[in-house]
Amino acid sequence: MNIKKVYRELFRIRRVEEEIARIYPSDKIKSPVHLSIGQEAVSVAVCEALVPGDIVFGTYRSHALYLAKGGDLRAMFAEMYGKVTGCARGKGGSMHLVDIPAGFMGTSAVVGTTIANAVGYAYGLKLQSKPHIVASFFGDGAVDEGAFYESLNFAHLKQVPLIFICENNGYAIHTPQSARQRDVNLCDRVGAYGIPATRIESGDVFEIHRHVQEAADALRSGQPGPFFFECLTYRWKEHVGPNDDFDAGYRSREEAQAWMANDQVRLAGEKLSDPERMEVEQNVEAEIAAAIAFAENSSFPGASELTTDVYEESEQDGPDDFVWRGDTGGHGSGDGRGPIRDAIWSGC
Ligand SMILES: Cc1ncc(C[n+]2csc(CCOP(=O)(O)OP(=O)(O)O)c2C)c(N)n1
Ligand SMILES: [Mg+2]
Repeated sequence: MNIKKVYRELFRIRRVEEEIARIYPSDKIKSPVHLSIGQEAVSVAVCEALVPGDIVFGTYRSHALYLAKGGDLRAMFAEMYGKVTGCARGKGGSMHLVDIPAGFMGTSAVVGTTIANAVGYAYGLKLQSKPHIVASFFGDGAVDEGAFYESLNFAHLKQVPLIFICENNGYAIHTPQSARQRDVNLCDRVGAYGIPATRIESGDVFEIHRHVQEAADALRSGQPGPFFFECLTYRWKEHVGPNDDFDAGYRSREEAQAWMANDQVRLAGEKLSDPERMEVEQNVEAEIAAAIAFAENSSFPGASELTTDVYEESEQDGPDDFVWRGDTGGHGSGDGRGPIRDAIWSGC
């Protein structure tokens, strides 16, 4: 990996999230925010092993993944501001980032759901003999969901070109892994499905990258998937919101200190000369300032957008002719349904 590029990616994500935390009390950001500060290395390491055309699926805590995969920064800030220029036209917020051209598929607030989506996508790629691979990101809390195990089974059955990435930050909201699982050894469990499973404890961006690159190369050379990696990491901020929560009673600052001493952003920066580092930082700061200005200067969606992109499109969308699609019955055009339902019916 190119150290300057890695530092740029890590520093950029860190600074974007610090800016989100700074702006948040102003209430300009119209969305809950689940910050990844402290967890940046996993997304950067994995995305450095991906190529354009590869796909990632993430969770509501996906600012880092969105940026590492090449998601549009201006559209991300605008989305959080609820502006029409946002990546989901201001209707999704931080938990529903999306950038299809970048290969960053829509994220979800519902724990575990995008794992199955990722497996389905990877199966589709395989059926179509596409050369690309999928990375499915989720937290240690998602491992408590049935969807995770169904997905493991199906992914192994169909040998899909997919890499599971469990970002294990030790907590599901305030509940530690040991209070949720008698046996916290995830790799043993995943290994029982016959899936190669590796636990990476260091949090080191280069070590994570090495492992994932090997798996990505194997998949690209036609070896059967999937692969599973458990990457230990640590969330520095509260579960949701911009604040510290070391006085909330469920974890201590001492616990965090080892991870903070292992801060991958700082450590990567120390590998560069001062002028190199400053050049990276100045460029990133300018880009972030421009993205925030873009969000601030963009408009909110108009009233006519209230009913668009919500269920299905209608040729007559707008507040006065809103039709609750589920109540209309029948099929065909001319009754406010719109092209998607018409296409489904004609397909039937
Ligand atoms: C199906 C489902 N169950 C419960 C919740 C409530 N919930 C929101 S976040 C969360 C914790 C998930 O923890 P983890 O997967 O480890 O991700 P992290 O927040 O640590 O990144 C829970 C249980 C939810 N959103 N969806
Ligand atoms: Mg967690």
